Amino acid sequence: MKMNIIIINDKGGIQMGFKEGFFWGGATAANQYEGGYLSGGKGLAIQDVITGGDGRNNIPRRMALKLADGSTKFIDRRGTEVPDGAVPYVDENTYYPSHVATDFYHHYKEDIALFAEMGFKSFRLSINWTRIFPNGDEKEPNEEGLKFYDDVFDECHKYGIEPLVTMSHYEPPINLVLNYDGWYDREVIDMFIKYVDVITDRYKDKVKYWLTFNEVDSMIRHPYTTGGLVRDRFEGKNFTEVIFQAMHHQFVASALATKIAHEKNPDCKVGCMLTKLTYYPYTCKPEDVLQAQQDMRSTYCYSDTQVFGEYPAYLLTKFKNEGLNIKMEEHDLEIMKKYPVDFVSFSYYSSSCVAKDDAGLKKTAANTNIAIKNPYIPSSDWGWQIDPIGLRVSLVDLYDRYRKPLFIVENGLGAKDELVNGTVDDQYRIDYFDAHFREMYNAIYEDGVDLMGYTSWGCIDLVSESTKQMSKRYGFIYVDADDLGNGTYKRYKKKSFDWYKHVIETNGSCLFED
Ligand code: BGP
Repeated sequence: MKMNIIIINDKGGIQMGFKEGFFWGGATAANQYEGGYLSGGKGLAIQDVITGGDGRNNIPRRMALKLADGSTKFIDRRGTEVPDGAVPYVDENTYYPSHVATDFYHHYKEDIALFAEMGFKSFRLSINWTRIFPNGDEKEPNEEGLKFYDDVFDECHKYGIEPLVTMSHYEPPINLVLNYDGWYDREVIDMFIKYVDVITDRYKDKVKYWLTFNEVDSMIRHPYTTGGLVRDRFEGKNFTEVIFQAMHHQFVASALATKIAHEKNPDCKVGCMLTKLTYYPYTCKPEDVLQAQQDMRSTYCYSDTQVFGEYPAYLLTKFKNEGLNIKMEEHDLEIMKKYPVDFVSFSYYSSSCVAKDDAGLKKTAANTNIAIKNPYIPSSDWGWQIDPIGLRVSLVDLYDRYRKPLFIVENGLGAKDELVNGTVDDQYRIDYFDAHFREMYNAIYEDGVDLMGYTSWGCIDLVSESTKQMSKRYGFIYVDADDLGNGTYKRYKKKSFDWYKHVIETNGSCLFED
């Protein structure tokens, strides 16, 4: 890895820009972007049975299932009550956002050409597990699925774009939820490892940067999406124990995936990926400070484990104090210790305030979270608090803690955009990025953080994970599709498109021009 160095320019000042080879780019995930939900032999993933909504819970997003007696039922999308014998069901009169999403499946050449026009150095995408193993437990992979990603990676390399690939971004096959117990089931490790073996072998010359599990810490907040865990299938068990057991399986799987990827290509780099929930104490009361520290640990415990290759003492203490009995096989801890990740990647959207006693305090939405409102910072249309300095705080915290290269693989502003005369005047998005990029710069040049790159979330409009809306838009590229999939799916450049292009071509130094 290259180190960040301060370069004195010929005018004797400090060079304003990011290090050479900085991975500027954009990020997506198959289930929110790809579409083609049954094309090319693909199977149903857990998101493919989740229905759409109009956002803000006006129409709840639900999961459609066919029950053992042949009747159909829509249940809570977090999968809290899936009866035995239920099978996934796709109702033809219902809208499922993942089915078409942004239709990258049919637009990949056009989209990658647009990314190249912006000058992307890196493009983050996930491989949809169900394209390779439609049900997760087949003996042989699906060649058509493998071929699709071959074409996508070739297209990226045509323009010198380095793919950054997430192995699992909320896309386990639904079969693993209904006929196994999701990630609680130890057998799922073997199925995942088989999938990893296939993809890291097939793409060893095309993919150099891998992420194992997207927002690995999120299982505690949404066990269905991240772990394929359905609460009522664990009746009589402590569900927190179930979650940490499933987490243990993901830790072992992540370490084995790192091992395999390195064996296939010794030059490749494998990262963990966490939700950077940056907590501030709401007041300077020691109780609030302690609360913030404890809440921080509740996300750090995952990256601590993946970076240091062992469970931190505070997590083992939690297991002991809460009587959580996590079953580990003989070599699990050895495997985790032997194959830690090479770099640390994370998503960052906002910071959150916390207090020991939050009764009566105003709350707001955060990424998969509810936070106390911070009176000093603004919020997005969806209530997520906008805090560029929080990004610097996050970078410094992570680098001080791990001393591993960092990669910001998600950040951005979900906003309501208006297409007028074939473009969107999204100055608000430019302002958001501008402020965040300056703080990245400060973290590199003032705090010595080793930052590898930055891929903005949803560089082209895609389906929101939390609300399933298309109208929560993050992209530099507008896609003409609404929350129910109506539209031409035509792509339009927003104002931010040219702005980001200029940032990349000047490697960030334009941010400092008058
Ligand atoms: C992260 C997920 C992404 C993405 C992003 C934005 O938690 O990794 O999949 O969706 O958040 O969230 P949303 O789509 O809910 O606005």
